[in-house]
Amino acid sequence: MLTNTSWANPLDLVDITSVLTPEERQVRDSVRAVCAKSIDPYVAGWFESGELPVARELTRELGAVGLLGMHLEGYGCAGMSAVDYGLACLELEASDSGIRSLVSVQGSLAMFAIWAYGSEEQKQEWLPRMAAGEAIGCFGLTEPDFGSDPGGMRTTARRDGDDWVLNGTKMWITNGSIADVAVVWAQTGEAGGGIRGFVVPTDSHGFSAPLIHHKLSLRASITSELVLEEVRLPGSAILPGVRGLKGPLGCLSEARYGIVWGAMGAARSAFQTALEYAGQRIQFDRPISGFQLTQQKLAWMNQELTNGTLLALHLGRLKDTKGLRPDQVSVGKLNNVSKAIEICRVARTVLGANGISLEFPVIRHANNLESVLTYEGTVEMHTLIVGQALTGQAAFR
Ligand code: TGC
Ligand code: FAD
Repeated sequence: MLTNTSWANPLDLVDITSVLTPEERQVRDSVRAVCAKSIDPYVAGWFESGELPVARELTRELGAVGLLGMHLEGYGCAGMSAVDYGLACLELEASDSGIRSLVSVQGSLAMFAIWAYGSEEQKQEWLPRMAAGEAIGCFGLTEPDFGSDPGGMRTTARRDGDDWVLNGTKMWITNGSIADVAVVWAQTGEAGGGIRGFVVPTDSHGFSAPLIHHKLSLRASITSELVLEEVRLPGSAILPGVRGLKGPLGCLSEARYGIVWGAMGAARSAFQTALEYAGQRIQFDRPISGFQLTQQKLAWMNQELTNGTLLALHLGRLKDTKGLRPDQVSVGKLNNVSKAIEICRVARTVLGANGISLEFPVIRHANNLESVLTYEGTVEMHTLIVGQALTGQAAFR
């Protein structure tokens, strides 16, 4: 049976909403409402000034509505599904990738590391406050000389009596300068998995987190160096539940999954802006949406947005039932971030000169996605992860 197309929703032509449960729609709509009230009116200004002046208040607000560590169980976390979490990431990133980053790093990286690998004492100490947005976390894996290849990290943790003493530098760390706690990965030299995670209160003596300036991407996000100079921690600061690189990489799988969805949020915002603009912009005596070349752009954007959202939903359903392998997450991150940035670039052309203005969200999303394309594994790393899954051969080295 064919139905009347006059009811078509241009932002959801194939009616993906119809396969969401009422609860999932409620999550989506309530996150959308928070974004509309507390982020959308201000985010272009934050991006322009390169600051997130309300980081603490916003984190508390996002915590109060259950968005921080929302897919984790217990310790004050909301215990929602992977699809719920994905829908939240999509809505947050439709506002700005930097705000989704704040939530990803808090919930999927810092909180997840403590939740999955921490001692009961660490969980009790940090997770309820982090879920409420009272404490902010960051995740230090990347170093100045080791980004794609974190296994080579130079940050060290040495035993001194019962204590651990950390030395090293982490680079490009989201939330670093405002964090209350840093999950820091360091080489211990121990046999059988020398890389270990440490829960580092940021008021520890010898810890500092200078802000990184001059970014032209993810400007509504705090990005920092972490400097650790003889940071002395009690023996209980180590994450007891994991050894080796699979510890941080396990956290990355969680955050990458959120990005699979989030990227489609930035793309949706760009597409929606282009669609509305094309309907109103008159050239040659008619709306530019009436020209075939514009329609080709709109149809292509819609097609990739639809494909990417369905891929995210499929991976979400799989995560909620069977679980996901890392290469499946890579398929999603690789496709959706690459397509999202292309969608933003095409949308920008539809806006003509207005496409380069912060009055519209499109160039902001495109610039942000340059970071998203690189962090949580570059395009090249995810291509190689997929290549390894297809061929059985690792081509990283
Ligand atoms: P490799 O030998 O392949 O693996 C070492 C061990 O880890 C296991 N493993 C994973 N476990 C869980 N999840 C994953 N995604 C995993 N990938 C691998 C693996 O099975 C092995 O376990 P075991 O038991 O045998 O020891 O390690 P490799 O050194 O060859 O590296 C592989 C490679 C290149 C894929 C990995 O290093 C990589 O993913 N590099 C990219 C680094 C990266 O993504 N950094 C992100 C930093 S955090 C960030 O960007 C935050 S952005 C802010 C925001 O999210 O908003
Ligand atoms: P490199 O690893 O030096 O790569 C440079 C280029 O070489 C890339 O194109 C890469 O794909 C390519 N390349 C490298 N190796 C190969 C290979 N074997 N084959 C083919 N090509 C290769 N990190 C954290 O730990 N925590 C955070 O919170 C965090 N937040 C971030 C926020 C922002 C805004 C940004 C931009 C980055 C953030 N990062 C964070 C760091 C991010 O994860 C790294 O930038 C990323 O992993 C890439 O590392 P790199 O920049 O050192 O690039």
